[in-house]
Amino acid sequence: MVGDLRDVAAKAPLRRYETPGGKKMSVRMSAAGKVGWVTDRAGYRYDSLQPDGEAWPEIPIAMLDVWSTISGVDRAPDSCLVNFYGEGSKMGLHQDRDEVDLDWPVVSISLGDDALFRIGQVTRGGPTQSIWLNSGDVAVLSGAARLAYHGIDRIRFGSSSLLPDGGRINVTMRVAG
Ligand code: MD3
Ligand code: FE
Repeated sequence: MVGDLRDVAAKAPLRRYETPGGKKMSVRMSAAGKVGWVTDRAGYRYDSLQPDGEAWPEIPIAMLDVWSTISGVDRAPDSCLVNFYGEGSKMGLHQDRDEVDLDWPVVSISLGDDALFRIGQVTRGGPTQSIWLNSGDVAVLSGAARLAYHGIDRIRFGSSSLLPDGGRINVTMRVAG
């Protein structure tokens, strides 16, 4: 899978996006599939083109196989987001709601360094629970969890030897619309 993701990153470079509020995200992001997730001053969205005007590469078969095995739904994802966390990267609590139909599950694969994942409620500000995600962990976010607030508080940089230079990759597959 790491080799597949290097191929994806060769065609769709990992980029540090700017949020609509003008803050550079610490996570570097790429994507594969019909559409990819992007953000800039104009807003968060799925786009059929990369910021440089190129199409996104295809979703690697190994990722699609995980989706087919575990998602519980009988259609393919149309987007595969690739998030890279270097030393000090984190992702604030947010909901995933840029997809057109929010009933489809999201499947996540963690690779590389351990990450402290936090998940709360469907509304902002409620109680949260934290769990360490380790390399090889796969999660299906469906049902009530699909719209729960979630984020990554920190990674344990260098905890895994999977990526020679350290860091964490999270792959999420989605039906974006
Ligand atoms: C819970 N990624 O890409 S993966 C994201 O580790 C994102 O990079 C985190 O949040 C990461 O949007 C968390 C687990 C995950 C993914 C999607 C979810 C949890 C989710 C969607 C809804 C609820
Ligand atoms: Fe998310």
